Amino acid sequence: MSEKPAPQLGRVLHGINNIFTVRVEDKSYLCRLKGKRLSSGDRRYNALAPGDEVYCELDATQSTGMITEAAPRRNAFVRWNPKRNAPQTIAANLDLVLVLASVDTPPFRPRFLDAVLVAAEHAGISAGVVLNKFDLGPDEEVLERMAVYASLGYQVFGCSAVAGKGVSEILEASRDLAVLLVGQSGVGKSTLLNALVPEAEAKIGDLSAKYNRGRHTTRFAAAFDHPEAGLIIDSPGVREFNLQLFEAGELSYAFPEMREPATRCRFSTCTHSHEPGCEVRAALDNGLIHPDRYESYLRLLDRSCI
Ligand SMILES: Nc1nc2c(ncn2[C@@H]2O[C@H](COP(=O)(O)OP(=O)(O)OP(=O)(O)O)[C@@H](O)[C@H]2O)c(=O)[nH]1
Ligand SMILES: [Mg+2]
Ligand SMILES: [Zn+2]
Repeated sequence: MSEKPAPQLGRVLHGINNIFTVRVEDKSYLCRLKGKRLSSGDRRYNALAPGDEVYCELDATQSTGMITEAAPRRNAFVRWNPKRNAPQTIAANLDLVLVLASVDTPPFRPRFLDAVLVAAEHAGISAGVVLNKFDLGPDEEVLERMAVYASLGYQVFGCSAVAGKGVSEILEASRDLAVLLVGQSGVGKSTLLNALVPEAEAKIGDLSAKYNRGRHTTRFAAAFDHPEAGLIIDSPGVREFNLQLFEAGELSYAFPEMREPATRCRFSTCTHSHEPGCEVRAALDNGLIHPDRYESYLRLLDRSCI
């Protein structure tokens, strides 16, 4: 009897109906799970996400394979899926999460951005903000918000994905990294993906004239690799970005500007909302924390904390 070849390590690009496209070296294979449940070191809700590393038994002649095991994740970017009432891993093993917003159509929504940044901080993944549709002319208020993000240490980009302007800076910052694009429907994630990786040929949606927002064109998260850009992962737009349940302390820790003052509050259980002797609110009063970021914190505290 001939010996079975040893399973090879590959990377999940995407999966639909439990069929996964896995990249092993420079070839793609259509793979399914061997057995009903996948063995992995950590317990997880959805079996695999783009960016996951897996071991596969491959059939090179047919470009197919069986996934025998999932490798441990370095990190995972997770949102709360309100429809399924469960956490959902959008992508794994990331180096950078880029949250996209548009100057207009759909209108700029800082709450969405802040929720995504909190999720990235919580997962321990670097994050950046991309303001797309620059051709529509950003107003002062939006530019001020971008300056706040930059002052907090987030990478900030302005681009027009349709015109290809500002895209080379994003490509440069993505070099050799695994990068996830997140944002509301219609902000231009797939358009940006196509500008970064022309081979991706991702479908681009219309904007609804009535609601001034996107039409949920991208249906599932998918990774595309590019010799220069590393791995770029496009994801479906969601109307609201919901967080997993957090403890209040974890939430303020995910706001870099609150981290240090929060250690000086009078009460160790301070939620920085109403308590006396709160140093976070003192920092807010002294102009060290932007009021709009504090507003995002309060909304998330109300919605996502136990
Ligand atoms: N004016 C302008 N329009 C843009 C730009 N980038 C994308 N668009 C348009 O915005 C619309 C939505 O673009 P998509 O790339 O499909 O948006 P998406 O974020 O992938 O949306 P979902 O897949 O639904 O989440 C399309 O009509 C694009 O042509 C830009 O830089 N400027
Ligand atoms: Mg899309
Ligand atoms: Zn406090």
